[in-house]
Amino acid sequence: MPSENTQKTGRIPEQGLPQDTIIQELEAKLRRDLTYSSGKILCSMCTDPPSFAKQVYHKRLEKNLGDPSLFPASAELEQETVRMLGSLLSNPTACGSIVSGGTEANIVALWAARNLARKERGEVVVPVSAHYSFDKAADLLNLKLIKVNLNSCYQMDVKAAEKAISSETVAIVGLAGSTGLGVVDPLHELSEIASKHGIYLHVDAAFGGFVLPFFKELGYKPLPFDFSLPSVCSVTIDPHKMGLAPIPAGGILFRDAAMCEAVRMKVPYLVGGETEQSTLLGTRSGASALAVWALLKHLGRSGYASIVEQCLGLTWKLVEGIQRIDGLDVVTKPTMNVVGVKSGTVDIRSVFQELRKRGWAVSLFPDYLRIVIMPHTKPLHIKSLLEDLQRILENLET
Ligand code: 0PR
Repeated sequence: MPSENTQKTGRIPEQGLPQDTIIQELEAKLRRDLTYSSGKILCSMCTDPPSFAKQVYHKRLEKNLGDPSLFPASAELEQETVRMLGSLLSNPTACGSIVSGGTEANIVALWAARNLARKERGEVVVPVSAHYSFDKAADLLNLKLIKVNLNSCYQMDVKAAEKAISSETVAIVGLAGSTGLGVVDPLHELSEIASKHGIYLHVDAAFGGFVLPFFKELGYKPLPFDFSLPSVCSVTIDPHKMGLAPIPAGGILFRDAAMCEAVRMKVPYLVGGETEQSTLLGTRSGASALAVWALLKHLGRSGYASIVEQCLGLTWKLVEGIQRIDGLDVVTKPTMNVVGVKSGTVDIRSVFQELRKRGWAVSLFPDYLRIVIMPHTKPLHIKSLLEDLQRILENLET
């Protein structure tokens, strides 16, 4: 078959192949990928987007937000999307962009903080639990991360954070949903420290940004994490995580235009005359921003609230089930739909391997497994996972 030859040589075929042949080959090859609908993906902060969002996305693939003068309507809708996200984060006049994901959002935030501090280098105080995108940002931006330990609740130790501040500090970072355990740092206290020392405060709510705003209406204790805290300068909030949007869709929001301007670049030669960019990418997906716009309007606050309610309800079921299995426990009571699972009796890596053999995909952190309950996870998946965990523990312990 000609397509097999091209696979071996890695060359583009001389003569184009029929679409059917290619689609057949593609489908056969993609069979090895895991699917969200199988329920086996418990390690991911992304999910299968609702078909409405996919529809909007795939119809608008040609839109390029890197050239807003060609696509002024799309650019305006991106800004409307940013304002909708701003209103979710207690600041409807927030400025910012729909970017490629949490990594780009965190890079842009530290880029702005460094420029606002008028420094070419500097230090950033982050909890040790911060996502590795901050290491990338620091490397790119000539910044040094000062990593602060956690308290007994796995939150950033506020006293240690204050001690870590120096004349070189350009920003403090707090987490609203840590990657490993979904923990929210004591952001109220961090905000006070940031204000006392006059330092930029960035909140990484890449995951929690679409969870925490619904706590109050769902009857949970609200945790302050957003622009309602006076010192918060920027927030990362990712539509392609709990916002259910198609990948790539991240969000970087600044408190006001002056902060956003710190990373603004003028592009003088495009058809619209002088245009501006405040993102890392130049050419970037308009389809992503339009899909987020459509999804926010379609699901509405109540749609998102009931998705969060479903994920949290299943999370508590999982926790109860884990605690009933001898030898397993949760690392800490979850704040949101991210659960750390540890064992006092068996090596957690063996549990990970046994789960993998049974097709389950969970994440392996140094001392625990991470399970993320996303909207694609259903009650029967949790039931079947718990049954497998029970069997695995019985076998490993004998
Ligand atoms: N901030 C936080 C708190 C994160 O957890 C992540 C990624 C990021 C920033 C970076 O976001 P992007 O990956 O969008 O740039 N959190 C997930 C993680 O590392 C990303 C992920 C998603 C990993 C799906 C695997 C997967 O299947 O676990």
